[in-house]
Amino acid sequence: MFKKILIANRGEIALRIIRACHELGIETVAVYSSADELSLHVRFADEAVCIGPPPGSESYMNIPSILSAAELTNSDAIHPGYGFLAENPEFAQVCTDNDFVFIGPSAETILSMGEKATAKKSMNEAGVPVIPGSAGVINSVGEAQKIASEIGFPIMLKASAGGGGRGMRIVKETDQLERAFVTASSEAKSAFNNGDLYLEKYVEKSRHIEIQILADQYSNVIHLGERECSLQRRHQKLIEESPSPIIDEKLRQKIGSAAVQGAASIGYVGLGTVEFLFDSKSKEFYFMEMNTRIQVEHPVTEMVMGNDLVKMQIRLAVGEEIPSNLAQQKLRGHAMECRINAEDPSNDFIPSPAKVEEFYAPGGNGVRMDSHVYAGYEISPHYDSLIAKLIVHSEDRNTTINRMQRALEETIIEGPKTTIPFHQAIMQNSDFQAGNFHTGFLETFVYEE
Ligand code: MV4
Repeated sequence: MFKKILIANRGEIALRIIRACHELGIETVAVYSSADELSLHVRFADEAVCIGPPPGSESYMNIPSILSAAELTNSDAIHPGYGFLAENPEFAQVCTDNDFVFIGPSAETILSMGEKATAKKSMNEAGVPVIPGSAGVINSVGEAQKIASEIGFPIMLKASAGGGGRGMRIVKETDQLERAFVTASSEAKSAFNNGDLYLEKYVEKSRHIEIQILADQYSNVIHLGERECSLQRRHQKLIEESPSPIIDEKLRQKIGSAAVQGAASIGYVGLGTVEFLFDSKSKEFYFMEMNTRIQVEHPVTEMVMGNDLVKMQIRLAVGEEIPSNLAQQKLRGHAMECRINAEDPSNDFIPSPAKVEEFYAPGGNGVRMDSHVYAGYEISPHYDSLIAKLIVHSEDRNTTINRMQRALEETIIEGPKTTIPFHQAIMQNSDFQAGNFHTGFLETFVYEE
């Protein structure tokens, strides 16, 4: 086992990783920007190194500074968390080249899954269902026109270097295709320094279903069921749950097997998530993207599967085998996560960074709160607005929704505006309660204070 892990991240996920390390008897090194000196990840880690000024680009994404900190503290491994450098293949490679274990898959794997058109092609070749469309990157408007006329409109143009909803365009008819192609490509070029686009049939009223997978160095690959992530606003997930209210055991095994098969085909090692688009009408599912990091919403899987995914991720990085009982684990009950952001839901979710004057985390049976916030903590405008994840678990979905309402009710966060009242409104919505929603649900959900 590693003796010491450096956590190249901040906020709740840095704390989450520190907790896993300490339970495993591993020493921890926090890195922090000058804005985060008073953060709990700095306080809870065994050692802490300041790596730069507040902007993430100069601190949490500053590769030379992070490597110097790892060197200085004699760390064995580096955990990147999510965001920042978590899916940066150069960072993974530089860690390895400097004899630090990167806790994640190889740089090569990160790179191949980061190019979305390539990832889709690999999965198609592995027999994983993909959305009908171009076989890879499209090279000209003419080619796009030809494919679009074959599969029919509406279609979607997606940036190969994008992902997570960045650099996408719906095209409804042939007249709009040329313009959309040119502008989407130039936007992708300036945003990602790569103008490559691919094309696919637009699936209406879809749901976002993702499968948690684990793979060890001995060719064992397993899945731990799905997470339902359709409740997003502008591609930011707000509520996630496991299991999905629309997936039965048979479908779960079918999608899970597809994810396992896809990961195995590329020699994946580590923890990962395979995202699928689920067509509510036809009940077909299609590969969308693969994420090579630990995800924000991982706790809902932990609650229903009764395991610790961050510990598993560390064990896989050390080279341990997946324990044989893990794949046999039965799904237990229902878990849901509400992302509490310092944002104003009645004012277009504008960020509300402020000093937290009062803070009380809810508790009781089946309630978990992952947060780095405390009374007196100053929320910095430099980073994302996630301040807490409220995760609730019970025997079934209705009881979980009821328990979530109770937990939201007793959460006290004074100072910033938060998404708590928005979550309370969703919990009371009858379509949400019936499990009747799709990825467009929150865009049309009317919220009034
Ligand atoms: C789609 C789609 C419909 N048809 N692709 C958004 C995130 C990125 N991973 C892909 N996304 C979508 N791709 C086809 N062919 C609809 C979306 C989409 C979406 C997907 C998941 C969750 C929320 C979403 C919100 C809007 C659009």
